[in-house]
Amino acid sequence: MKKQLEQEPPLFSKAIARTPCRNLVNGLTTAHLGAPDYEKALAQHREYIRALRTCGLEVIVLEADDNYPDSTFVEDTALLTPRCAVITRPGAPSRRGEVDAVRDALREHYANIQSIREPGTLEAGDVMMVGDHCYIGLSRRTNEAGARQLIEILETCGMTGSTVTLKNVLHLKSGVAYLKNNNLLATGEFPSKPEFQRFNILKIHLDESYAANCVWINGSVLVPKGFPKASATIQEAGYDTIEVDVSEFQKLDGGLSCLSLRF
Ligand code: CIR
Repeated sequence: MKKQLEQEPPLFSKAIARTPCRNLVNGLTTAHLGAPDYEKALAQHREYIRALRTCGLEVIVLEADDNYPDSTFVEDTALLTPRCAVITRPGAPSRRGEVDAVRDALREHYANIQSIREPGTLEAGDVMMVGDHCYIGLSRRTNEAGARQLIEILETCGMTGSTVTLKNVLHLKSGVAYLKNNNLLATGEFPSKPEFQRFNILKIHLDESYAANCVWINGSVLVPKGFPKASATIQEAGYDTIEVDVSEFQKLDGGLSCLSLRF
């Protein structure tokens, strides 16, 4: 039985995405799923953009850049809050230069653009925003210095941040997604974390753990295709779901949220 959720006003009007480059096939990965098929990845990316538009977003699509195999995963390059934008300093050295094109694209949308600086590293896949608070995963990509800098920046914008330790996943949002209305999708090490007990936890089975990375957009939830138990859990919690096939990005540890910046 689908629950009746309170209607929240649309929070996002725009998104930034970046066309996958041919060099995508050389992207970083820990998955053992084989190399992505480039043409299929392009087609899936087009469908992903279509889904963002269905949710009412104007989508700004940045050009592909073969210098950066992972550059389609734009989420990691910036944290966009209603009050400021923060350009990250990716922990993966091969990804550092990705931020330049994103900073340029953000200039016309944000008056307040801050940056994470050396020795800090931070990838925004490690940052989950819940209202005015950001949970920051300390991971192989995000270090203490990066998290500390982000918390200081957030405080100058009237927001707060706190850190969460990770054990088994690439980024914090590989294992959790905030769906508004106090609902948190969580899998693996996250449902039992003390800092998340304030949420209504919608647990995702380990055999569908990839689907813990979903995206709430203006009342709908984008869900990766092929994870029926996760879809059912989200629908039962009262959300309309939109399935998107992102199998080629999964091969590079990329989830649905990584493919866009919403603001
Ligand atoms: C990487 O390892 O950096 C990319 N292949 C995947 C990044 C995924 N981003 C994310 O989860 N936010």
